[in-house]
Amino acid sequence: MKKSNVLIATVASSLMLFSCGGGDAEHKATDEHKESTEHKEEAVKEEGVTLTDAEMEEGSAIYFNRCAGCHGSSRKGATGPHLLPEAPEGNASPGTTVLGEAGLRAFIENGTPGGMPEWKGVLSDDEITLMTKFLQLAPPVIPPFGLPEITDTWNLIIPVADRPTKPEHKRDIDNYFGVIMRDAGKVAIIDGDTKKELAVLKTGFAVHILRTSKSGRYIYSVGRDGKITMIDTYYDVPTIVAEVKGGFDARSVEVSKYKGYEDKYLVFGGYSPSHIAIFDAQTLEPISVTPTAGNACDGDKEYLEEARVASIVASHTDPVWICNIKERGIVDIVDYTDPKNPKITEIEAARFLHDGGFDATGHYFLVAANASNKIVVIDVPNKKLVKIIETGIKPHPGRGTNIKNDLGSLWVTSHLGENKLSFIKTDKGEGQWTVVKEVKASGSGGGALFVKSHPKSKHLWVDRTLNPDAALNSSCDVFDTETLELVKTITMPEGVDGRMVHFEYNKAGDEVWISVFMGTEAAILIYDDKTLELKQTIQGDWVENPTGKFNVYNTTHDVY
Ligand code: DHE
Repeated sequence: MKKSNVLIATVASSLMLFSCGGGDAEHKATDEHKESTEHKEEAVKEEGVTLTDAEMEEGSAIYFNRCAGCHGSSRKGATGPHLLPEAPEGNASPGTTVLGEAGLRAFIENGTPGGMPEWKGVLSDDEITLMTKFLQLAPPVIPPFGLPEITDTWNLIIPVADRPTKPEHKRDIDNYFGVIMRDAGKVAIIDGDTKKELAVLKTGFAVHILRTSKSGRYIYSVGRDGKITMIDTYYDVPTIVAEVKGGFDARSVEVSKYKGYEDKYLVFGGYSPSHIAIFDAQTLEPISVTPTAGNACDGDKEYLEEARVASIVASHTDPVWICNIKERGIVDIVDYTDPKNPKITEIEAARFLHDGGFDATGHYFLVAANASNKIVVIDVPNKKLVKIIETGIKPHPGRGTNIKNDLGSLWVTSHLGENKLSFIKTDKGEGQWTVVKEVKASGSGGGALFVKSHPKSKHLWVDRTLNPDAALNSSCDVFDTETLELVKTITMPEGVDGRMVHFEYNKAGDEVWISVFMGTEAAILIYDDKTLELKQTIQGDWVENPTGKFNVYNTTHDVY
């Protein structure tokens, strides 16, 4: 066995190098990101590996779009291991110069069983070669992006006084869907009743999630370029009324939902720089920025500069947001009553925090600590850690989902690293905050990203988006919520090609919308939740690699 192959085998089994960001998004970088990756000439001449400035910039762009989500903007590692030329002290993962070009190529081309997708066929051979060099050089330096820089990007397109005072139409805004067209950098607003697209709006590069204001009037998007876009649904044609850039890279945004603070403040979670930024939710005027760097929750409690803000949810019971600080394994409860000086209660949890949602009462928040295979439970009104529960390899719940059966009220998570659905009992009584049931989906391997049910439904849906088996990643499974038996595997209909990802119910809870992306024939599929038959396929030039879908009523009220 060659030296590099031995290394790959060792590292793959012990670390399960993991990267995603999935898909075939063009790896074009934003101008802003190019600015963020200014580097020093000496950084590009190490260990005999050299890159020109232009190649370094291209490598940075590919890294930012494909790898940073899991390996960290500064390449220090998160869900995936570090990708630094030399291993930091005490880190078991070897430096990239030890893996060398051949070792890195093998990982990039083939992915790993732990959930890192295979990039061969997505990245060109030249791009893969470039990345094997880029990763052996020191990471580029990220410049500051604080309140003054954020304020410079603020664009109030339509002031509040010039907006309609009531809807200009008779449609049911509560049943609007915001659908992300990731690669196009657009968000489509679709009327859930007629299934017609009302607007396809240019929002920013690779939008990640959407959130709605408490009134349901405004839809906010946040993209991998850190841009927040505010859409007003009172217009006959939904219209962008404000935009601002909260950082270079981000995944989450949320709005104040507590009584008296409806539609008042907006919070942005920065991946790069790592900070929590607060804005006026009516105008997107920046109010404050709080860096999230600090000590890790465990071990020797090392100080971490890169402390990215992962999921954020807004409490309905208190004037707080719950912000999850990925690398530190800290849950921040952010009190927004004084948004200029937000009071933050830090709760030590587990690493690395990623995605999560509320239990059925809205009193508890459950979040995946994916690198430690755990789900963390937080009592929100009391700002306390309740329990850390071992579930399986790399839990990935999205916001999770809530169902009820003989076992009690259950919050469900899927897993990226293994074929397992875990059901955690959330109501009082024996077994509360334990996994009371585990179920396997079809086939083998993990790759599940999202689960979804609805209070009015008897079905639980699970995708297998990142499973390498095309038969699995192009289908999804539906379980009976009472028996937890598999009822049906939904396969790809004719004329549609790609991977199924993410579910959303309509307001009535009788339809499920699924995205098909990463293929040749993108679509939004709409299924009857009772019969499990396909009701409608939405396709068209404007349907470009759809990902997340957010029904206004369900998003506003945290129905999942
Ligand atoms: Fe996501 C949610 C981060 C890859 C689609 N994703 C989230 C959240 C975080 C996150 C922190 C929770 C937001 C919240 O609730 O406040 N996602 C990341 C990454 O860091 C990662 C792993 C790599 C990256 O570079 O982005 C990543 N995510 C993906 C994808 O590849 C997906 C499938 C398509 C895409 O956008 O590139 C994807 N993520 C989503 C979706 C949600 C999400 C649809 C919202 C789920 C929900 O129902 O709330």
